[in-house]
Amino acid sequence: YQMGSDLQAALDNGEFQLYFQPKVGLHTGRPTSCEALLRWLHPQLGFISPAEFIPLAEDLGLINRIGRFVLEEACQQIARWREQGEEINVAINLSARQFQQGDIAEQILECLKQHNLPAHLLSVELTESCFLYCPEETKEALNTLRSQGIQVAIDDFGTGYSSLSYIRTIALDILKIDRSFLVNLEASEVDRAIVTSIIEMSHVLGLQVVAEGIEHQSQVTILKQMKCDQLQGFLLARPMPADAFINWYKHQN
Ligand code: G
Ligand code: G
Ligand code: NA
Ligand code: MN
Repeated sequence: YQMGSDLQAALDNGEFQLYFQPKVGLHTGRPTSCEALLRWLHPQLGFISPAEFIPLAEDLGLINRIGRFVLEEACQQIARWREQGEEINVAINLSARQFQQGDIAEQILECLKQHNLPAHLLSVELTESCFLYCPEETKEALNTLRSQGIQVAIDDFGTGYSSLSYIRTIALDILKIDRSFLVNLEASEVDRAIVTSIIEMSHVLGLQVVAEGIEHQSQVTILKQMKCDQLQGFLLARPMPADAFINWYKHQN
């Protein structure tokens, strides 16, 4: 089946939609922000995971168009919520190809300006692969974004093949510990040692820590003892369409 040619048309046909999943403060229990996650509703195949179509979009040279769509939709959504009196920080995911392009920071700043939004309402999430594939472009873009007040998070931390040295030289705000280190937290002493170390290192560096993929209360209990800062996962809430998200959000406070 040729999913690739469908991907070309999907943008024009309005088949992409953003879902939103909250991040919650571990001590307050309150939502702090949310992550925008792209969904493709294919007319024949139903929902297709971004884990499938993002790599395809990268191969086909479509990731920059998709990335612009995500940025625009996220900013529109932040603006709509703001009009309703809710200031909610939204994090978008960026792929290495978007940094490679060289003008991602300018695109983001321009979009915020067009929607008259303060920079603190947008965050970006990137994986360590960006430091492997295009370190110079990534560093420059992150410096620009951070200097303007946009928060920067490293996603899937601990699973990349890049060296850790970027963490000394690049100013960041948030580390998101990959789900794979958290799934066996209760049973695995090794995983607990790894997670404890990541949290301690992050705090020395002045970074907030988000634990991803939290599904069980036992994980919450352990992460609280470890002084983790924020949680994200199905236990708290699944990714939701914008209307469901804001409804959930308003019932949290
Ligand atoms: O939401 P889900 O678990 O299906 O996401 C699967 C993968 O796709 C995750 O690695 C997630 O970061 C990535 N992803 C989701 N939305 C986007 C997006 O808008 N842009 C990019 N580059 N990746 C995304
Ligand atoms: O790579 P990234 O962290 O952006 O990927 C987020 C992905 O993880 C999204 O596709 C989202 O749907 C998924 N996700 C979010 N919370 C959970 C969870 O508690 N369990 C599992 N298995 N997946 C989750
Ligand atoms: Na992410
Ligand atoms: Mn992740």
